[in-house]
Amino acid sequence: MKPKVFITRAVPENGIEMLREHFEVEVWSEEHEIPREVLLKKVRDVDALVSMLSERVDGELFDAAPRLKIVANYAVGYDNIDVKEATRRGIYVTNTPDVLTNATADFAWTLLLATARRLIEADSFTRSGEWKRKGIAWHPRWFLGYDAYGKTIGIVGFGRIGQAIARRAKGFGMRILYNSRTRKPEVEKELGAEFKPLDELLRESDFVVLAVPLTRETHHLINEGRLRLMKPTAILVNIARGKVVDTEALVKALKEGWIAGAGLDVYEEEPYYHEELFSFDNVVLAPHIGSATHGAREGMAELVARNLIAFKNGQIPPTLVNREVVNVRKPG
Ligand code: 8YV
Repeated sequence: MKPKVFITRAVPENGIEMLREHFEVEVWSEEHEIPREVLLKKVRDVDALVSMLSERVDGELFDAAPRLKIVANYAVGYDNIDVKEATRRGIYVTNTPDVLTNATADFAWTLLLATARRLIEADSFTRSGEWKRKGIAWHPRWFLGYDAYGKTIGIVGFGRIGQAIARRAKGFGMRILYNSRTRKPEVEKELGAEFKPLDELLRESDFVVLAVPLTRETHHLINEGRLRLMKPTAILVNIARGKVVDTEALVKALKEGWIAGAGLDVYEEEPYYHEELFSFDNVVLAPHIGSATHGAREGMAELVARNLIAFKNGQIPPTLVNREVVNVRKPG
């Protein structure tokens, strides 16, 4: 008998096909998220679970899944999973690093440039017929934005994605500042990036891009005090997690002009985010699509499958998050 895996969303078919060779696969294929009580029932007899950021994978779920041995999160972040509890119970946890790095870094830049150059406002001006109604071809003061080339970018969180954002900044002739838990001397040399304490980075940057994981330390890292440090001409970009920013404070900052704009892909509550953000022309909003390219999402599906198959074959999964779990239970 093949072991059972439950996949909580219809991830790309390539990963599902790989899994079918080794597992009995069930996929939640509805568009809406799986209700919690249904999920708790579905996991009753599964050996493996493929989870999404929108699901809490915690003690309650583990209690409901006595056979569960591995959780493969379809995301690089795993703040939805109680990893400590999983490890205690001998449950392996994997994520999907690398395969989405470039897509997410590209999207940080998409938000940065779209906000700086007011692309969404310009698009709706053109598309709505407003341009035609004005009856003039152009005006020297229309849609003035901010230069990116040659400016200073401050990247908060300098892991794979933060560094990929910095690599792109090099092509824009930018001064690159970064803040992270540990210094990265090799990348400093490669990219000419300068490590800065967070407050200094915020004071000096024209673009502040958040690329940190959500942890107790990064929750509301960007609060009122820190937003007040930013230049009034600076733009904040968040492709990390909504809870890294205090949204109330951000709304205040935008209302009172402490910063020039924001490009956001993530929110404190998804999808029920602050509608107050809708009222600002200088804010570009996306529905958490940083990794949404065909290539990245297929890469994630493949990596999820590779992790589960390796585990089933008694090997350490390639992108295991909780390495200590091997002391509690051997793979397989
Ligand atoms: C998710 C993300 O992959 O990987 C992450 O941590 O935030 C996203 O790219 C996506 O929302 C699917 O869960």
